[in-house]
Amino acid sequence: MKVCEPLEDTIAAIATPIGTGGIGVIKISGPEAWAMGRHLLHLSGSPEAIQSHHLYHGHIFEPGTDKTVDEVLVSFMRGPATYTREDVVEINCHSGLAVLDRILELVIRSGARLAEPGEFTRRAFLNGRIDLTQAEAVLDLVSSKTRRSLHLASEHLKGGLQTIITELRSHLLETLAMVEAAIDFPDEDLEILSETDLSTRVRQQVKEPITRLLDHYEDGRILREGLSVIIAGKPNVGKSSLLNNLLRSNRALVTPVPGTTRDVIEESLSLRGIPLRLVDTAGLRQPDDLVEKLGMEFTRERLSQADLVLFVLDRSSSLTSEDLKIYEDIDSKPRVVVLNKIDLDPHPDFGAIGDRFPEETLVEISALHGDGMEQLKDAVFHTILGRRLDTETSVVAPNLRHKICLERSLEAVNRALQLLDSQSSAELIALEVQEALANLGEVIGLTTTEDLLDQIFSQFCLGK
Ligand SMILES: Nc1nc2c(ncn2[C@@H]2O[C@H](COP(=O)(O)OP(=O)(O)OP(=O)(O)O)[C@@H](O)[C@H]2O)c(=O)[nH]1
Ligand SMILES: [Mg+2]
Repeated sequence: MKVCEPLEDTIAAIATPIGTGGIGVIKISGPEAWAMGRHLLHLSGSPEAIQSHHLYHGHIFEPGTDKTVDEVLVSFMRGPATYTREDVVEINCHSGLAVLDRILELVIRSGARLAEPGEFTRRAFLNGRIDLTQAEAVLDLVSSKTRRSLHLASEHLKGGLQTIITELRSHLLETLAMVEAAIDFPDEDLEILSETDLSTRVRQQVKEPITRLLDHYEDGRILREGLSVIIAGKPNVGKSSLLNNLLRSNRALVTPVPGTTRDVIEESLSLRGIPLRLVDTAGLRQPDDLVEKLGMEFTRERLSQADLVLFVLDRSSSLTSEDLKIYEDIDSKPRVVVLNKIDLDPHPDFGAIGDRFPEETLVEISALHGDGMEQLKDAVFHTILGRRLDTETSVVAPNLRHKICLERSLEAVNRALQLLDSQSSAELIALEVQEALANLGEVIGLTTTEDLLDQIFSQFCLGK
């Protein structure tokens, strides 16, 4: 691992969100953290020897005066039993911007350097307390918006992915040892490799688990980014009413005039713990004017990116060629057919609607009155999520960076297997196994570059 971080300096930052609140925390980490904390804090009561992992009450004063900056509680923690594995001091003060700023300034004046975003977590990684997948999980954890994405992040933080990768690596290391033995004893190399049935073992112990992990990438992507759900249909069928009902707010304009929505309206929503990006679109038909035409172009673009389409029909009026045209457009997408306005008398066209859409999940609702909304949520959940996310088991899911490393590793494993099966030279096999190992190592951060670390940690907020 390349370590060229200046770990010898002491860093500090405000660790809580900026704004008025109950308490604010300033975190200091590094060799001078205790000395700085001790210097700033005027302890209440008779000063005694500071003990690690204890909380002390006191005041911080303007230097050289008896003017109080704030009354504080300060925790002193000796490394390595800390977040960064370094000595850490946390100053709990009142959470006013001016107070936090002033205390941070005093800390900086006493010799600390302002921490970069994510630098505390970066130190935890560089000091070996967590691996790279856990560092990324910290980021996911603080940005989790739903119960499930939180669950995924905390599983990774516990080291779920790291454990799997470490196990895969140990199988590959065993394989490498055998291949190298074959190199050392060239006369018996083929025997060594075939006797141990190496190729079957690599398939079972390495190839299959990597493939399974990659299968879970999509689940992870949905949990992290949310699923894009587009409400589509011809004008006036009740798309915006449906959006408003799902959001429980009057987010989109609703009028009896066809062509009310012209822009794309996007809102986040948590459905049974799954984050959704819900998108209301302009109704699709022959456009009346340029604005409507542009709106429909947006709609088509968003439809092409959708993970799921809610295709809305107005059950109280005739089924038209416009409806059927949109249905053709979403042919390749997972979808739910929503029959809206069931509070009104059904139009005869909908008499045998099930026969017309035999393959589809049909849900009847009244977006205006809220009937059928629970059934609709069930249908959304099952149409795509139920099938893809087997709720509790797939909690270890790679992110995009992991996926790229895993794919490279799998390619090398496949090449190694081909060479093994065709009884090629052990040297060539060893090279491929090493390549597979290196790529797995990259997932957990055994091999990293400064650029990669910068890219990961720059996404963190200050003070994390
Ligand atoms: N009776 C009844 N009326 C509804 C229902 N849902 C929507 N409407 C009415 O249908 C009209 C159109 O609703 P919108 O939600 O604006 O329809 P839209 O599909 O977004 O229309 P555009 O934005 O023009 O494409 C409004 O007058 C709504 O009040 C329903 O379930 N029952
Ligand atoms: Mg609308």
